[in-house]
Amino acid sequence: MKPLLIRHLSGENFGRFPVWMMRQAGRYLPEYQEIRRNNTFWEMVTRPDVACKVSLLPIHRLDVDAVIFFSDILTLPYGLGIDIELKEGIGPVVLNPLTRAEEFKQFLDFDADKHTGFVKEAQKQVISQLDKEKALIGFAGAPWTVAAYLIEGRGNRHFDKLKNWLWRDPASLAAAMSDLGVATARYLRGQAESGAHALQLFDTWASEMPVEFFRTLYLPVLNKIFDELSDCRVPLIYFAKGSAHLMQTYGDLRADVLGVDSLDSMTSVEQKTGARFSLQGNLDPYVLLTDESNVRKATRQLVAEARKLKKPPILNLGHGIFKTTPVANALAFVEEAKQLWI
Ligand code: 1CP
Repeated sequence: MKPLLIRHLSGENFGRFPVWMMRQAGRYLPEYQEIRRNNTFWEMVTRPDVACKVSLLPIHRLDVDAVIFFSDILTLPYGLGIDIELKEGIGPVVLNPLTRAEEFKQFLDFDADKHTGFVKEAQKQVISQLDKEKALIGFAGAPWTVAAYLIEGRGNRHFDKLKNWLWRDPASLAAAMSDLGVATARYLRGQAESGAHALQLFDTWASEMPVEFFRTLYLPVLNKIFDELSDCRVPLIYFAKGSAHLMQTYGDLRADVLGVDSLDSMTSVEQKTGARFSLQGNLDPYVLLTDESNVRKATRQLVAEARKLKKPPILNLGHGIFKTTPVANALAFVEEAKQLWI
């Protein structure tokens, strides 16, 4: 028997909507904080027993329908040997940012077993401990967003180096992303081999991408990744935050599921994309910072909207859960999302 989330996406589920939360394995959980006190972030990521344990925390606490594997979008470059430190209050910092397309050639040497074997090992451990009804979602950062960190050196939300490159020489930037895409496809394939039931690409900084760059140069990079993975026979999820301006060009995007952020609505995304994709979303994570009754009310509204969509969606947040979220509010979201039936 396949997990609920997978049956759901193949149209074999007539019960409740599956639910999980982006960043559900993170810092709002006291169990996470406790493990983190005794380990650096990269120790947690590279030790299979620890990564497995952290991935499973939300299953025990919240009984969500899927595990998002605990790792990071920068694990791939880290595994390849690029110096990346996690700095408190900033996030990942790339010590020697990349500046030229030639430097991205190193991604062509990426080998999932050799460079990120710890991910495969941890995922095998997750699968061996996971209830058969639950799905394991593997993931990677999408080339645009990972390149943004590698070029800027950090998620500084300013993007002057990235945009400078983009407007000077868009073709060479796309070539750099294409090399990164080759490694990304190998990395995700490795995760499917270890048992991941679905694969998600995170494109957090899609909000910064001009539509013409997306349409002419980036869409082929994304589609090459999706095409490379098509024989893995797992659903491919594309989450591009702030991407409403890009959706007019999604006609040819070969993902199966679109993650929807909280600024848009699933109804409008369905209209914009002609119901070609299953959707995943999109309660605003800020709602979880209010109170439990408000969380329940907002979740009921989300479910009411979900019932009207042509393809029943996966319920989720529109972006990652905040570290200050009360666990009780996260639990209220999951419970309410589950109690209501199609
Ligand atoms: O303990 C700590 O301080 C580490 C905090 C942390 C955690 C828990 C980081 C550093 N990464 C993660 C895990 C993580 N990151 C997961 C695993 C699943 C889970 O926790 O449930 C996933 C899927 C990510 C993905 C990720 N990392 C994204 C894309 C999704 C998103 O939220 O937009 C991004 C942009 C990152 C970069 C990153 N890594 C860590 C931080 C604090 C950040 C954000 C930095 C910034 O704002 O620029």
